[in-house]
Amino acid sequence: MTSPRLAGALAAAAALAASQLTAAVLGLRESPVLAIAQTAIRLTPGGIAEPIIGAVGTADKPLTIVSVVVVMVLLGAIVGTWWRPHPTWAVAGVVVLVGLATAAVLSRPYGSVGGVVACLVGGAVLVGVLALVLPESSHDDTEKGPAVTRRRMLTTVGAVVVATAVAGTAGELLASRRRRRRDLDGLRAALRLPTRRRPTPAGADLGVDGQAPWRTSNRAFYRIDTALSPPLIDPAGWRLRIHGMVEREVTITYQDLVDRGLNDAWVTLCCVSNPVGGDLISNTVFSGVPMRDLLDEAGIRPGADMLLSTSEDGWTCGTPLSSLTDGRDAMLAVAMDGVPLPVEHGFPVRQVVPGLYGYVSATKWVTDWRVTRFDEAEAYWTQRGWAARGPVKTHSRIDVPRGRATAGAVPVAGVAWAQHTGIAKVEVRVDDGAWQEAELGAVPSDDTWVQWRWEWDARPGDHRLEVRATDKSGYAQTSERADVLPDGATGYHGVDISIA
Ligand SMILES: Nc1nc2c(c(=O)[nH]1)N[C@H]1C(S)=C(S)[C@@H](COP(=O)(O)O)O[C@H]1N2
Ligand SMILES: [Mo]
Repeated sequence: MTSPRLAGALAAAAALAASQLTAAVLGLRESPVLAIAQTAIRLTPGGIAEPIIGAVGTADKPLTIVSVVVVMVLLGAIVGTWWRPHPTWAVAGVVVLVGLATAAVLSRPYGSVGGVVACLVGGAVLVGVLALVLPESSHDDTEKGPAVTRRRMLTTVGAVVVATAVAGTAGELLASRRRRRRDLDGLRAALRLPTRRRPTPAGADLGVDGQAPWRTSNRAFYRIDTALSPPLIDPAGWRLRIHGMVEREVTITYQDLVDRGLNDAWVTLCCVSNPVGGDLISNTVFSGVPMRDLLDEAGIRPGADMLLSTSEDGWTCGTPLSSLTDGRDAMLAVAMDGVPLPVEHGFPVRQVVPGLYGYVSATKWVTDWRVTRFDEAEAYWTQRGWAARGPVKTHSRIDVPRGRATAGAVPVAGVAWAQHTGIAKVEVRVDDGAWQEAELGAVPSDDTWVQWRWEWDARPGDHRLEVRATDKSGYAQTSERADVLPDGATGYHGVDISIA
């Protein structure tokens, strides 16, 4: 006897594999599993998404997909237990599962008939495997004895397992997405942009062992977005449409952008979800075209105060027009650290605006600009409880020492940031003692973080180190703890150190 629960789980796995395979054969942009996972992400409230991202970081993406598969297999197990005693429930369960999957597929920006077909194939395989593994009546039970039945059952189950594995593997091999990704990687590597890799500004990197490098490599640059698989966009087909409260609609191509000539700017990008002491912040040089030039060409109509930007995969972002037109290096960037944007960081074109958290400024894979008003439009994270406006909060972090050190001269070092305002001073204190001023690294502008260093004459025992920054507006960081939701964390970063 096969356990109905096991049979149902197996049938669900086979159904998922079959839908993957169908998606691959049809060359779909997204399989049903991916569409369901994306829909789950979209429907998750910010207050729940945030702690998850905080706890698992970039592993949120594979975790979401694995969760969807696990939930589907569990639901399949439930349907399996209904199959014999309650066939109507079981069929209704399958219809609901296929219906939900179809709804998820159709709610995506690239929902298609092919996606619906993949869902239906999955449903058919689910029913087919259940019927195969859990036949309604077993004459064999009485005629040939349980041993033969068991052998036949094992063969059937084995066949389904193999078929599932084959379908799944074939799906992977056929995945047109992988091919497209390879093609795009090749195309990107061959792109020649009128920019080059800049040297790190002299004196910016203090080079203390364990301190975050002043310049972040593209590989180490933090990554945050809602895309389970990044959009794959051929620059030749990329367009930015500017519309809404403008004098004239404008459409820009990639070549238009590059032909304008590229400006370089060092900018530190920071996520609003960065907790006190966190590392969702990175610094590099971006190359692009001022956003203001494009807005000027379209002509902003009076009364507009927001740019609502949308990415190819439907994520939205609301940026105050004032911070795009006040002369700061707000740009449509095509390069990062001297090379075309990495696919995960927005290839071929993204926004970068110094002084604003990423969720209100840094749209990757951007394809649409609508000039509008804050009282008329709400962007993705604002709909989920985050503030409509997100200026970066002045902050500082201790990178070293961590944990333990030996008595004597101990270098204490880290980074501090107040993008577009600038850092005036960084101070450290030990065990609630007096604040001691740290040495600062040199910076090319107020738009980047600053490295700091302070030498501590450490005595044996347990100590607590804390840091605070004062920005060039005269504001000193508050000790008051605030959560990252709704508009960024506050509070001093402190570390506990044991001195031997
Ligand atoms: N298309 C798109 N752009 C996006 C996001 C997103 O989810 N989708 N996330 C934003 C957020 S919250 C941040 S912090 C930055 C992070 O940019 P990075 O991944 O290049 O570091 O991208 C922004 N741009
Ligand atoms: Mo973010």
